[in-house]
Amino acid sequence: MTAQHNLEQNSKLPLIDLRSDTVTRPTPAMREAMFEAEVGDDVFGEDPTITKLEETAAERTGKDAALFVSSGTMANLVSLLSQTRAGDELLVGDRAHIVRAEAGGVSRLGGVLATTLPNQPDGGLDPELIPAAVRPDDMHQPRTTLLALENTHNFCGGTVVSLERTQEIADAAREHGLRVHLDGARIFNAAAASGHSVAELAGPADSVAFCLSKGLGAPVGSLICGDEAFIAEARRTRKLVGGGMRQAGIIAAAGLVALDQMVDRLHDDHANARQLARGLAELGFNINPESVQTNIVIVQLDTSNDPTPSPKLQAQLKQIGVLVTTPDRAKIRLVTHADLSSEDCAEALRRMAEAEVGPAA
Ligand code: TLP
Repeated sequence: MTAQHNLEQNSKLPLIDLRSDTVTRPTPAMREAMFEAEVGDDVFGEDPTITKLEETAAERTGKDAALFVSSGTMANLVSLLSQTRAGDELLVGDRAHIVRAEAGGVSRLGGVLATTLPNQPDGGLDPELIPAAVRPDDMHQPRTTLLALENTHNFCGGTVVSLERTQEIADAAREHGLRVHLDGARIFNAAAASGHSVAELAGPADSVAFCLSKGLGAPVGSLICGDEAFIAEARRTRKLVGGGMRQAGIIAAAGLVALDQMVDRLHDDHANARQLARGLAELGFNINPESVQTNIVIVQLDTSNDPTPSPKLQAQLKQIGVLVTTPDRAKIRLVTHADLSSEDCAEALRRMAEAEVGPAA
């Protein structure tokens, strides 16, 4: 039986969705909390469920205050716009989600020049590159006012930027008068993997954004956290970009359940990602399972015969009911999450072995 034949035969298999941890459905407890949620008009500051979520988020991140927004992209955008003026310069990693996957919002909507520094393999930046990257006070040049970090680092493979590293980078930035924003969309994963608390990891940053709708499994929502003055400004910026929501306690309620019930289980997602990586290595893919730290597995494909192999592999995997994404045309990404068990991961690997989907497929 040819591999191609297997692919066709198996096309009705139940889907194993490894595209992202954003695909999770709300849990029964979340749906119940949403049904019961007390709500009010949050633009008037009258939604008790949102207020409770914001207080909880501030507490978890060790900041004074927090603001509920609709998405991770809006959390970053509002945070960046609230700490810059048009014409300022942002320093950010070249593989940052802010640069690669947010439609250039900080430049288009904020008029901010984003200058990239090379992301190191751990997802951090080299602190030694920061002094030279900060521009002198010169009327010809933009003002370098903000630096952004990401933890875990998505496109570096879900890597954890250590607390020491984060502190070093933030110290170098602050020494030159910059503020520091942390895109902590998956900071709860970073905390689970590092043993540090979210508050510790967010400590070096002035502003931190995190998502409820990724590993934590809520249907919608992100939080921005920082000091009172920053959050007041962010509230104004959120209004500017149309993000002021009314009876949004209905979604915030799911977020509270996420923070209460979905944090401790992140270790399972990390173990499942390791299991996938081990299986992929056994199938001949070029991946070191030890390099997988959280719930994201990025596999660099062999480009010796085909410079852009990932769309083809993605299509082959889809044929056997395994969904993945392609961060670029030579990589595939698999993400584990609350709606996938260890058995599902084993099943994905089993289907790949049976259909002979491998690095040279
Ligand atoms: N990332 C998504 C895609 O956009 C790639 C994913 O599937 O991983 N910061 C980081 C580090 C992110 O990974 C994401 C989402 C965001 C911000 C934006 O969050 P949303 O999608 O809620 O706007």
